Amino acid sequence: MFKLRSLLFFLAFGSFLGARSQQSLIQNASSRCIQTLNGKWNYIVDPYEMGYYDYRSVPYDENPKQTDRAYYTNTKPKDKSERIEYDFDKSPTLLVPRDWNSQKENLFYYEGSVWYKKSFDYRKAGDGKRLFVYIGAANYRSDIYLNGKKLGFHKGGFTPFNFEITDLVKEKDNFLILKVDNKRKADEVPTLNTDWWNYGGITRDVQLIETPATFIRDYFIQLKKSSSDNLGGYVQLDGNNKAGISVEISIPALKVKQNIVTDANGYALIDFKVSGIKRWSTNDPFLYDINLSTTEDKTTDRIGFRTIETSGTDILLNGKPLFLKGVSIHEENAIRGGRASSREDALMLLNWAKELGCNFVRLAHYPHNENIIRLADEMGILVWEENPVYWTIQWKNPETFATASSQLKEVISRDKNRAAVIIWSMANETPVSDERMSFLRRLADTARHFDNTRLISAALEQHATKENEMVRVITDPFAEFVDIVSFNQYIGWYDGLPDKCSKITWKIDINKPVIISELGADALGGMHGDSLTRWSEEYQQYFYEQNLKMISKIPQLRGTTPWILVDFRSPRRVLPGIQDGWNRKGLISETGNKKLAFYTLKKFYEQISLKYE
Ligand code: GCB
Repeated sequence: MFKLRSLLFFLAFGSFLGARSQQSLIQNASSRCIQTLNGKWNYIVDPYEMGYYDYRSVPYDENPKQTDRAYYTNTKPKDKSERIEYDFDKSPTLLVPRDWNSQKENLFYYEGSVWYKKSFDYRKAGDGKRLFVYIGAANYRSDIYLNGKKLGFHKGGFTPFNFEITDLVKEKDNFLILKVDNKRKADEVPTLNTDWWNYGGITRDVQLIETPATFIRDYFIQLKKSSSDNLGGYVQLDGNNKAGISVEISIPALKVKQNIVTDANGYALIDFKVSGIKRWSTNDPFLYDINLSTTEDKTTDRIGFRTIETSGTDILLNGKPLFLKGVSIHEENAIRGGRASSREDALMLLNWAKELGCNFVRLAHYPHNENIIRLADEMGILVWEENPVYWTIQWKNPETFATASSQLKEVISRDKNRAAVIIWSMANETPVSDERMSFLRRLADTARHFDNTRLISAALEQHATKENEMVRVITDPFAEFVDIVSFNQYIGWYDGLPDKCSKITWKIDINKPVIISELGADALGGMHGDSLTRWSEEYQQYFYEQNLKMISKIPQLRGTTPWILVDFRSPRRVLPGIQDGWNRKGLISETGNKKLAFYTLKKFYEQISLKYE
């Protein structure tokens, strides 16, 4: 983390070098929110992008003569003769935060552009104050405009972005417009093909953030790697008066008050010892109140301190070996329908995980909302976060790499102070090739540069040897570059019947901890049969029994995140009467009923607990 200094410039301004044009993220945004822009937004569905391109397909954005036909100008007819062919104020509304698919029946399968508009008034708290708009996430590409002026655009459906609007905002009748486009594209991240629903829209909170002229834009405070008493990290100020400023860091419960002074770039290193730190753990997820202040600004957070490392084949939390009793989760509230985003959604999912006996969740296959991360911090549930590099990305395309790496940097920037987060996962089930190796290695280097306190992994694949179908190995060269070797396997579902598990031998010749990041079988909740009847709860249960026995024989096994906690929507799953648009590998059905296999996994975790605690 201490090589960060030279990288801060890149973090703050690097986004301008590529095609992206958002500004560096404000840390702990919700604590600075002065006004929420959640609620009803007017929307216009625009499949032909009439509001964006002229009839020669030139974006109005790039046309020096802005035209009233561009929807972001929100133009009204000046008189009865004027022809304006859209009207936000007469258009219907969508709720934010929420995907559009689960709100309007006619948008259920929609993939394309939707324009959103929200009006607001704003009263400045005093001279010199600055104002930002912070958007938790919008899938996939957003073009953002305030009062008819473009602020920039953002790509990536699962990470936040913010823009300063100090010079554009008025006291009355501001209009913020987002064009959100969820079209899947071959060169994007994720790419065309995924096994989940491509929910579109502004899916997370939108907030107005007010700050002093020079403010604490970012900070990183964690225990240094392997240290039980040395805090490390940095503070970054933003504003004209950021050089040579004293920043006080206080932790009242530890009677800590430390002052550090910023350099010419507004950056100050944190590196000091504190005695008596109570460490965050799964049994006692203790969070400290932390205050950061300058003469101009003050911000507070709740941060836990713990170490996470590997040693040989062990994963050590605060120096103690641990088994990651996990489950994979998609960001979906199946019961209500649509993307999960609120604290209540997170509570439902994490309470189920707790009931299953989990101390760990794999938040697949993209960064989830901040509410679930914060709640995991409070509940003592460890978290695997994942970049949406899924299946077959365009490995050779530099723009694709830039998009993958900016999403990774954004999630690290947002969640680097959360003790619960222990693993950054680079990718899921990506096919081995030289280009892909170079892509993933550069991503892993990026993650390590920005945060050297956490572990790196990726969900890899396993293979049979040429000689023997029953002998399974990990030959992926990326295994050399991760801290934890994780892989997905479906022996007994896509690969034979569950009895096959007893014939498999694992030959994993790697001295690192192993996590089985996926195993699973579909069962329609409430469908019963014998253990050979596909889609029945009994098949799924038998699959779990055989699989858990099989993976227990892997000596390096230190965790598993079976696929998946709850049934989730996927357009790839079309079998009538069984799937009906749902991936049925949930241990819990889409109506919230626990399937038999839920209890099989719960029992397995109870036995593990006896061994590890
Ligand atoms: C996988 C993928 C996951 C799918 C799952 C399945 O290997 O990683 O995204 O949903 O299999 O159900 O086939």
